[in-house]
Amino acid sequence: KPDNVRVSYGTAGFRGNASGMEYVFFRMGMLAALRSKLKEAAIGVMVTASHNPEHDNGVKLIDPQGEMLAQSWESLATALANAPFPIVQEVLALPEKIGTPCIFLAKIIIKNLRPSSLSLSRAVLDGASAFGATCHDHGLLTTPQLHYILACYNGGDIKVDEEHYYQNYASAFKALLNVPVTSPVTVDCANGVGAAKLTKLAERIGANIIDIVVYNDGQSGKLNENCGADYVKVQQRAPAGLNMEPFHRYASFDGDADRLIYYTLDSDCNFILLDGDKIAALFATYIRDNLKKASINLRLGIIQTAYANGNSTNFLINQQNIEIACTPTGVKYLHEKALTFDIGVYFEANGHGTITVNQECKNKISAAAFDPNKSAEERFAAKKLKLFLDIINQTVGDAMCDLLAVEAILQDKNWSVKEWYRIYTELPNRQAKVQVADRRIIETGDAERKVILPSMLQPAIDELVRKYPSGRSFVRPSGTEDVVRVYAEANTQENADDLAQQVSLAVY
Ligand code: G16
Repeated sequence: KPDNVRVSYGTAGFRGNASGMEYVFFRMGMLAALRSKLKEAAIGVMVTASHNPEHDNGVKLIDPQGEMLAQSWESLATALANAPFPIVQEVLALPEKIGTPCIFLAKIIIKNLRPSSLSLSRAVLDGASAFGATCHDHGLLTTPQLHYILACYNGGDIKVDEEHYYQNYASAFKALLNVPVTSPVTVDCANGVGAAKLTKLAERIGANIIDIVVYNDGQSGKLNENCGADYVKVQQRAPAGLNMEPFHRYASFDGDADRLIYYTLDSDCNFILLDGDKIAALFATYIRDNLKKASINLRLGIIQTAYANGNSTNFLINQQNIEIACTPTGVKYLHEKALTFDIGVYFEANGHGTITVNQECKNKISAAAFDPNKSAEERFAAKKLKLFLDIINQTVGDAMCDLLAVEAILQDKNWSVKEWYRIYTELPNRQAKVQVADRRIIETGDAERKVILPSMLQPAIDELVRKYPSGRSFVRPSGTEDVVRVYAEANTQENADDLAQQVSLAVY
């Protein structure tokens, strides 16, 4: 461990330039083993830096049901990662003190991807093995596949593997569709792990059901470079080299395939983005309509973050009458909030999201599909809803499952991408990144919508926002990159760009 370096468990685990990070990964192997011992269940360890450039890497722990590591353990992770070596030695001696064999219940599941992943995965395995943990290396997987496999494993299916994932979602998709999807969808896989996995899933479904064209499959381009969901969302443009046609459906994954966004061109060849907000609106209105048709009374909610476009929030609250909640950035917060609803649809604007349904509600929907006291129409809507929810990976946002869900809804509604993007018009917006000496001096509150410290920053932002019609802006330190993120929206693109620039200067 280098002196004077402090790392912290950020938005999604430890993340940064891969060189010299072995000690963090080793210690996270140790921590995973301890957590496994405590929970008496397998714990997942994911080695990935998701949307970050190829030279970065990261590590995050996954709890037994496929959920993110409990937040109460994030501070332990940070403490262990930063502890001086003698303390780590003391922790390493624990198995002897508390009696060995210590952790035979532990199963550590690893995934590799970047050039640095091999050595960093070894460091995790070494850390876990130091505690006698039994490690299962599942090799290359998307992040959501690892969450899924872990949840199945701890649910008693100890033989679960990658193939199980494909079979499950391919058959769920085929069961929901009554006719094949009529036009192809082109998917930019960010030159990441999603390319090979999506190809396998598409094979299991069959090209006669849906034609999925994989773009940026990693054969030539670099991971996340000028491509992928983050690039397309932030730059508001297509991945480099993609020749787009009006009204064709395009989608992008991020490097580890847990984010999905769609885009297309209109008839004037303007770039149209259908981001996480539009996907959430599509999912939630579809669920709400089918609940209504099936006469099932359940509490449905949508969870957004401050990045949600103002017009998406207006559309959902004022036109659709759907309950909304707002949390700080980080799927761990959105997921937790989603669980407070019978059915929770959560999405970050960047395309990271899924749907949660508790078992009791799932049973209610399944029962309604066969309820003789209901009309044929009611039963049909309930059955459709049940089959739709079967194609959702409830453990975490999953680009592949979300793609199938979007395709199924569009096909069911007989909608092209045009009808979908017209459900509401986004307010023009811009995201920017500002590099500062120490981003951690910025503290935020009110679900990151207000800056608390430094105290002069929020009044400066408020003053700038007042100058622009429909203006809104907020800033927050990133938990995955060494930058301060700036978000701005306004009545015109020019004003949104201008506001983002002015606020960036205020931050600087
Ligand atoms: C991770 C988190 C997301 C978050 C994103 C950016 O995504 O899982 O919830 O939106 O980081 O976070 P920040 O703005 O703090 O850098 P991913 O896809 O990179 O793992």
